[in-house]
Amino acid sequence: KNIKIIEVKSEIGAGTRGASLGVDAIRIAALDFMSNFFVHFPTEEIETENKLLFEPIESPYAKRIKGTHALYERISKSVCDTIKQNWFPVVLSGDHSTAGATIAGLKIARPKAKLGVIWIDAHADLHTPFTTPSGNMHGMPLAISIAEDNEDHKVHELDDNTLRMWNNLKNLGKISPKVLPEDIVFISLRDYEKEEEHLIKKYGMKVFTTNEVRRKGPEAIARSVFRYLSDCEYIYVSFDVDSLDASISRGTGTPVSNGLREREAEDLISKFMQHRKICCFEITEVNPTLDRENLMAEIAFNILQRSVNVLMMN
Ligand code: DIR
Ligand code: MN
Ligand code: MN
Ligand code: MN
Repeated sequence: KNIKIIEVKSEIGAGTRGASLGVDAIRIAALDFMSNFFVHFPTEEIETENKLLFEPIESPYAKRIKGTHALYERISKSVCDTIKQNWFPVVLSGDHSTAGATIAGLKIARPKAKLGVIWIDAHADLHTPFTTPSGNMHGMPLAISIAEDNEDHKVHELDDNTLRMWNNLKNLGKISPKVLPEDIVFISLRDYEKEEEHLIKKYGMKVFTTNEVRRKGPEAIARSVFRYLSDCEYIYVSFDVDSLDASISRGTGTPVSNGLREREAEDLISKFMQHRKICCFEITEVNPTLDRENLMAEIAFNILQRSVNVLMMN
């Protein structure tokens, strides 16, 4: 596969500052390892909306949603063009909110093909502005992708502008939903709110816990995942580094215990990358301002490098 790197140095969807530095921290990790990895690939950098961090919040239940929408248009276009030009997009992003735009770009490139998603994350990212506990958009990209409002569990009332922007996000590219709930697989999910749990139960969404990954091993898990997604024609892998255990993930905004070990994540992701249906890989939520040394970015880089090596052999 021919790899193209798409960099999204945005952090407007996170509640903790610093994730926009994650992409550069991964590049620094490569330099510290004396690796010339980044020399080999064409790279596109997406223009951010980080200036909004200095302005007052307009939508408390969907913070900086206007900026998020602007990013969604840019990122989805870049991902879509990359796919159409037969490149394999590797997306390095700051906060996870923009993964909904990656998904949109994949779907817009191939509107008739059924898309599967492997979501490696401590969190479900299935909140909506009606249910969010934080207002942070990085808790919402999968709800956007399945075009979910979760109105039966509504907690907040939205103003007209927020509602309109939310609907625009769900309908980006005039395809809605981009992916079906049954075509999403969660890996190492362990920190979610009851509104998200309601959706997971309602749709019977597939979850592999940290313990299952540990017990069955990467090969067996990958086999189960691809069997479960067997009617999907192409598959996207989204790797939120907070899927890793809190003991090694200080350098992310929301670390959670009972997560994956570095080796477990690396082995599992490289197994995923061997599959012919994999069409895009994203690494997200590295925040070097929270870290001691640059550990999180170094782990992310190791996983990136091994994944890309596997992709290039396929
Ligand atoms: C929580 C935390 N569910 C929220 N979400 C995080 O604010 O919506 N996602 N950290 O990555
Ligand atoms: Mn996430
Ligand atoms: Mn997360
Ligand atoms: Mn199915």
